[in-house]
Amino acid sequence: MIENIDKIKATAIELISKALSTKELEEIRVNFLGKKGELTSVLKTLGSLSVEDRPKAGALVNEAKNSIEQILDETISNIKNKELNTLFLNEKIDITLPGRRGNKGSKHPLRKVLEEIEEIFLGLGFSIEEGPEIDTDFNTFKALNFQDDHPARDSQDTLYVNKDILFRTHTSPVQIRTMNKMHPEPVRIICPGRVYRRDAIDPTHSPQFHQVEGLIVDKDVQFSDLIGTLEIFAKKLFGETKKIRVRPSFFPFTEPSAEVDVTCIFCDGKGCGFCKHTGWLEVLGAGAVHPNVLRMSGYDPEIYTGFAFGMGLDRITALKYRVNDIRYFFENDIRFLKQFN
Ligand code: 2NL
Repeated sequence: MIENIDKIKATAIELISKALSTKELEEIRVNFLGKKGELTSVLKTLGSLSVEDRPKAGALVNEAKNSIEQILDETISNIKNKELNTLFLNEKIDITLPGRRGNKGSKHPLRKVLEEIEEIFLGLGFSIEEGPEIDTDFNTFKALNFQDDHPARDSQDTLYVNKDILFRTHTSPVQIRTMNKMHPEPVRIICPGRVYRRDAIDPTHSPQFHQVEGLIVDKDVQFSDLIGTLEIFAKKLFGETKKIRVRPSFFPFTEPSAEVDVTCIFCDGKGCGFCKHTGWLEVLGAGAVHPNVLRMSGYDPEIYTGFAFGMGLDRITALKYRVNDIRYFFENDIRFLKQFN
């Protein structure tokens, strides 16, 4: 029997040393120390021994039981530690690593310059008005004093939906709508937006481009207010050292009309190939609103005076960022767009 106890103990210790998981070790505990386990069965046979042998064998079984239990507990706690460590190692997060970066978009250059223009005019007391890109012949041409046979109304130049409905060729119809809504109250607005012309695409033309127009209608405003406003605008947009120059021109909707130039941004007025050695670049058209236009939109030209101006946003943006081809603005090539962060 004594030999048997030693053998059971040795087997148990060997199995424990080979076990790889806490689950296996719990099975070993049941098989050796459980109610129907091997040592328990030996304990049950103690009665068959002689009275002298019984205490010795009992002590041996207890000793084997205790040491198996102790080794089991130690091994279980070691394996539990190992299991936890692998778990921690696999789940380790290095919070010092940089995060994954998303692709950040950037503002389109036309949007950037438009926002700059809007900020300047908001600062001068203007508000911003927008309107539909498709409008009536009346709002686009008739109310702006275009004669019926004006060449701009030709279907060679303007995209018509039908006889009376067309793609706007300038944002002036928004100003007409605002005057019709506001009269006889004063107006001080800028109207940015997309406009359309039947043009072939080349470095300076596109069938779809952008305009920003401005309109002031009030009592006691004069041409010098317009020039002062445009001078402040040009200096804020192109730089404080810049000057403007005003030349006579003609538009059906203004009288008198003017072309407004700004000091050449390439040679600072000295004269270069870009400004054709004049020192000036044309950036705006402007004028006093024609009395017919005021009258048709509900303002008495004897009481109210109007001043208006218009500029091509694509051309202004091309100048500001020295882009030599406006087609870049419409191609949405990431390599171009990401330069305007
Ligand atoms: C240009 C010239 C201009 C206007 C636009 C306007 C609008 C109304 C009445 C009178 Cl409702 N005028 N707009 C006036 C003068 C010039 O634009 O070269 N644009 C790119």
